[in-house]
Amino acid sequence: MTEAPIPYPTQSGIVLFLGVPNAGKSSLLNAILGLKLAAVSHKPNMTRFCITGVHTEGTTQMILMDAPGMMQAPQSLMEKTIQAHLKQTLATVDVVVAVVDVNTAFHDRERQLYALLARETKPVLLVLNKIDTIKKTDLLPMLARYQQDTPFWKAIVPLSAQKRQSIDRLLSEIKPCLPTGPWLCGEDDLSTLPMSFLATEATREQIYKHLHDEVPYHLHVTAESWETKRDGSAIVRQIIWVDQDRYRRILLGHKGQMLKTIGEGARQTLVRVLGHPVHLFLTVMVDSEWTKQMLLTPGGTAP
Ligand SMILES: Nc1nc2c(ncn2[C@@H]2O[C@H](COP(=O)(O)OP(=O)(O)OP(=O)(O)O)[C@@H](O)[C@H]2O)c(=O)[nH]1
Ligand SMILES: [Mg+2]
Repeated sequence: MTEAPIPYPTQSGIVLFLGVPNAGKSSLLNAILGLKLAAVSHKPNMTRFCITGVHTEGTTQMILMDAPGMMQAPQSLMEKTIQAHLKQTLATVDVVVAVVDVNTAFHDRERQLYALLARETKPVLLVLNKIDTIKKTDLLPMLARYQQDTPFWKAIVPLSAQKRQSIDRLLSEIKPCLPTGPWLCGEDDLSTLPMSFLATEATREQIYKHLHDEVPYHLHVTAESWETKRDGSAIVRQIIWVDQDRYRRILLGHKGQMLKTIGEGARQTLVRVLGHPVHLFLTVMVDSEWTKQMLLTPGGTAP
């Protein structure tokens, strides 16, 4: 007589947040983690690489992947490479969470996303984000439309990433979709990415925040060094790469004031995430080939 196998005591899996630019994927990752790990901006295409966050609770561990926004028609080499990576990533995850802004839920771009996910064999959940921006009465007909037009969702969760509403409901819907098995990361891990890379995202977020539209698309931030002092503080050096000298001048600002403001904002984010003092030193360098360097070294090591 064979004994029934004892069920594995833990669950662990990879969850991908997929959606069009600006849907709130990075905000959702931060809301689940309860801290600001991924850079957020009102400008689309903030996220360029998949940012991971590790959420461990009870016997369950989720590796959450915040993906770059899906583009209908990627133009540049950088955009095409990012979108190709995204398709590869989709094939490797356990659960997909489509993140959709309720205000654009049935636009063409979103419909394209639903068509892609309709063919998916793994569990697919739908997050209707930014419910704080619409009336409750507008939500019900929307849910009915989804159930009729796209009946493949494992669950539909309306929430607000920014206001951190209904985040627990989403986690409880994801949990049963995860495979049983040993945890993929340590219990206290925050991310599968090095902190030196995540720190470059904090700098990029501040650049998006303080500068006008065209500049952020012409730059890349790399980690140069990270030194931990005996007193627990960190000395962090980063390089901001731009492809033309005029962008370097914009970044520096009058008497270097803009760079100081950007550095101070990023430093504050890092202090909140790390919980210890940080000294951040930023240098701006001009290199017209930085896009190629970035694509060769995703993750942000200095070219
Ligand atoms: N009102 C409201 N705004 C939100 C909510 N979630 C995100 N936002 C805002 O929407 C904008 C885009 O948020 P992100 O989290 O950067 O969006 P994303 O999907 O990661 O965007 P990309 O990285 O460009 O693909 C930011 O201005 C956020 O503050 C929400 O629940 N309510
Ligand atoms: Mg993002």
